[in-house]
Amino acid sequence: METNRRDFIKKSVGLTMAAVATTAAAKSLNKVHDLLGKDKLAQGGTAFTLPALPYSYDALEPHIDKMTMEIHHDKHHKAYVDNLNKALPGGGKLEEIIAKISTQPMSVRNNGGGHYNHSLFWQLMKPAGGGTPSGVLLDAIRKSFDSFENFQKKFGEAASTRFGSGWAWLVVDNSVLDNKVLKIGSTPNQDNPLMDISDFKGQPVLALDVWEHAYYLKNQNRRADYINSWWNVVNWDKANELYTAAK
Ligand code: MN3
Repeated sequence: METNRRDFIKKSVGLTMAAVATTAAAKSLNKVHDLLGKDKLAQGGTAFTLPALPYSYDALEPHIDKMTMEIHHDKHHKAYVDNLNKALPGGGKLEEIIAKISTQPMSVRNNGGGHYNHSLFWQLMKPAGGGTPSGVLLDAIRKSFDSFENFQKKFGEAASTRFGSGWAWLVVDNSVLDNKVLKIGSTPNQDNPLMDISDFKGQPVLALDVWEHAYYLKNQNRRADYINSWWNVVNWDKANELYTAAK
């Protein structure tokens, strides 16, 4: 039963995948980088679009498998984008919308958060990633958590103890005025630390999706295995960029 279901998913996803991956990925690579650069998701007045992955679907193997990446990006993330466009047909500047999410209906909170979080998440992974960060981010991690190992332990705890679906975060703590102190936390569903309604606030440096759809095909219910695998694909260069850019 399970095998048949997986075959079905594989076939239905596989048909469109090859063509999409080769053309769209190369074409919009620069656009994806721009997306989380200076202007982030601030393109107003047009429909929201699904950014291509900045690497191939199998690039994170063996740590994160190809089929999970295909379904996660092409089905889950796409659905957030499509539903956000239905909720906000005029488009908008996503970061501004998220900052005042309390004024929006639940559909915008869920799908706008989903679009923002996943756009960030793809960027924060890369093939042959992992290891330790360098430069200012490593200094900041040691200052905030004593050691990189202690930081990993605490981040893993935040990710594994988030009940149900949600995200674990490393953020710059905006409530501390000096020295860009880091803190770790989690948010439920597709909420994020930039939302005015969030109990956990800050500027994202690292994000980990702990929804079951992010790991169930490969790890089934074993979220801890997924978290351990994910450390091998963390894009510390991007995290360093986000930390440096945070005010
Ligand atoms: Mn997800």
